[in-house]
Amino acid sequence: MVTFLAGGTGTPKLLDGVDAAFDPAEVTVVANTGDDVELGGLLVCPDLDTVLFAGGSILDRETWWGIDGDTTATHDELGRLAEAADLSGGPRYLPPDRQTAGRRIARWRRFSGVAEFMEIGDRDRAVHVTRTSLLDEGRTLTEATRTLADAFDLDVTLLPMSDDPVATIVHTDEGAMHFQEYWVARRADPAVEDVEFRGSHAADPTPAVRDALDAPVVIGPSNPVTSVGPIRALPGVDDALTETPVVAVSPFVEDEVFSGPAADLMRGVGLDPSTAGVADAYPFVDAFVLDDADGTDLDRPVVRTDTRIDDAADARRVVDAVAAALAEVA
Ligand code: FO1
Ligand code: CA
Repeated sequence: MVTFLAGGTGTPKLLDGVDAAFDPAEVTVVANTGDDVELGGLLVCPDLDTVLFAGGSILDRETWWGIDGDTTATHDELGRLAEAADLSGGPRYLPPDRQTAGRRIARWRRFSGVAEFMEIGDRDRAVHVTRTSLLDEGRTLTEATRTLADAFDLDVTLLPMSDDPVATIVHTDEGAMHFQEYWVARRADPAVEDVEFRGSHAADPTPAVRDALDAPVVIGPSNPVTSVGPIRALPGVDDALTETPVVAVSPFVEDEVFSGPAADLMRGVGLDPSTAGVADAYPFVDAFVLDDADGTDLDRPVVRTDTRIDDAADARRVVDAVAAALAEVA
């Protein structure tokens, strides 16, 4: 058994090659849910869905979110109606006292569906409607995710990190905002001052996640702050990672990041935006996979390969390096 911690695009890209060294039936993927938002009453779980759609071979691989070839008729009409209501122009948080359903609502991640600020495709929306309805019927997010994973024929086991709500809040020079507001609506423009995982102390990793963390763990080249940080913020997770063998793939080549907002976010929380900073952030990691061109001197075993992942062949090469690193420490 092996467990991958996933968020953003880095680990999903790595998972494209997982069968190079692992039997998918023995692979568990624990996905970050700190990015989740409730948009117009629908629970959107971007990091679960990237793994879901990649595993179902329908992911839009230009953007690494949403469904390939999806239409946006509903989203476009929502935009038109927002203008009619004079309500276009950015994310609108819902007032805390308005509950839309009986499920446990986290008010710091609730956005109005008027002026929907994330582009939700039509088929993508069907996933959010289904997930939300299953939660409203009393199922857990873990159960709803299993149903969706079956519907998309996933060959790995996909778990949300928690059934409880956690929200990644980015504190910036323009105030505190949800990660999706910072990333999608503001295009990572405000200066990051701190990052908070709101709700994490009252949240628990699920029993399935606790079990999965007994196996060796792989942290792909995901953003250490907003992709892996929320998972680590759950009670007991860092202790579990200390107890089990862990291999991490650096999302940097020295101080060059492959993609996304990792550098700004790491700087914002006081970490050096580099492979060295990732190693500092991950004291429980037993071995690292670094790029051939990354000469960072680390105090732990290192396996080097070309870590750029543009296609499945690249992913398989990096997965082979991960397996070699695990063999050294497991
Ligand atoms: N990212 C964007 O940059 N713009 C969008 O409009 C957008 C919509 C969206 C809808 C569903 C979904 O699951 C993800 C979506 N993303 C969008 C990606 C998302 O903001 C982030 O990249 C992830 O949260 C990072 O893991
Ligand atoms: Ca360890």
